[in-house]
Amino acid sequence: MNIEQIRKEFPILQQEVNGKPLVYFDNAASTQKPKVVIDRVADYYSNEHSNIHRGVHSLSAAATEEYELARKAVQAHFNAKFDHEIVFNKGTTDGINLVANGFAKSFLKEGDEVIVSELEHHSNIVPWQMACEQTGAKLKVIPITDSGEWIMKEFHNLLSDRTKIIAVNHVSNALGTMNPITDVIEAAHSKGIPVLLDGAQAVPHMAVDVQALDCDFYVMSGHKLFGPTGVGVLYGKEEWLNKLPPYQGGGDMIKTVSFEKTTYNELPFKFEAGTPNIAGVIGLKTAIDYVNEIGLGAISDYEQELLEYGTEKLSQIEGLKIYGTAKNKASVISFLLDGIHPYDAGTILDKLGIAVRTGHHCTQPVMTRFGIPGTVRASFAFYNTKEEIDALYEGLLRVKKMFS
Ligand code: C6P
Repeated sequence: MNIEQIRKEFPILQQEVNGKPLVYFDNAASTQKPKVVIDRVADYYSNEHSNIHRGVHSLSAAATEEYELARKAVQAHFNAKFDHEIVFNKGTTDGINLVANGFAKSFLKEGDEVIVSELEHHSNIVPWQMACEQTGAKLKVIPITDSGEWIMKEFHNLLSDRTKIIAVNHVSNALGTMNPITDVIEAAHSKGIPVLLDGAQAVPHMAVDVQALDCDFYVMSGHKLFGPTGVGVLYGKEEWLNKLPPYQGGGDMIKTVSFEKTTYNELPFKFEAGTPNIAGVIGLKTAIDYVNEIGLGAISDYEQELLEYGTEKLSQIEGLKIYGTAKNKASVISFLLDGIHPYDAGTILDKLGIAVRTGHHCTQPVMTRFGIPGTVRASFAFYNTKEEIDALYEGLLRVKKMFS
């Protein structure tokens, strides 16, 4: 990979922040956009915009075609069996809410159980808590070890005839742990239990094949995959999407409407009520094409190199403790400097042009598990460099000095 060339393709990376070259290490929160994606969205609005699935006129037909081509591109990217198993939505949070809502309406009842893990983002906890509140079902939690890995023995103990769905993340946003999802899916399916995977933090770092995984649902956000904000994907196996009730009512999701009875549209339109984020979907296709041109294999190898280098470098700093030391990790380093609040460290790093995320990362149970208020999190993408990691290292030495 020619990182120097790749960096030139991201306009935002050329800028200075606080008089220093931007070092963008907040990729787990949202990734930056290559110019091809920005241009594609601008071009769509400049030349192709119209509403979709509605008009007989040429612009509407062309926009519809581009939108549906994007669905086929997403289907191919995740190797889904059918393009109607791809539902476009606002993102990971939206996708989980759709499934949790459908389960609350159609499948959960008092005494049933939903399994999540201690590593989950709030997006994969709260919708299930709400579903449990509505139905009397119970939330069960897979605990984690000190290294930030699921305790699989406990997971197996939690599985029972009462379990109606397991909803877990593929990769942890707070600690970077790559979770043993194939073991979970295998054990779940041996008891006929469906599995939802939160892929928000997996899709930027690795190729995902939903048929090989055999997961029942997979959710992701476009903005973490170098695409636009406000667009995401819910993959669901055809049989499950057919069984789930519609999430929202409105235009496009219906076949016929009368005051006596409304009939719903077929998949995937049953779950796409209202005018969707057409530009976002089209921009997401361009982002996927862009990433595939570089190759997720090459991206993964390079990011692992950055992770190794960063882990070794930051570990040299006295008083720095890394949270999340799993054997299999994505390029995320969460840490604390002894006696220094993460917000203070983050604020000083920002003055040096270094963008990191500080706080609980929307995973308060993880912070509670470790008895800490939050962490400083540096998350790397393929456009980051070892020189930038050196800048972070120097920056942290500055932080330490200021607080000594
Ligand atoms: N995590 C982070 O800084 P949305 O907001 O819907 O695009 O994604 C929610 C979400 C769900 N699951 C995981 C594992 C996530 O990491 C996120 C988003 C960002 O870690 C913003 S809180």
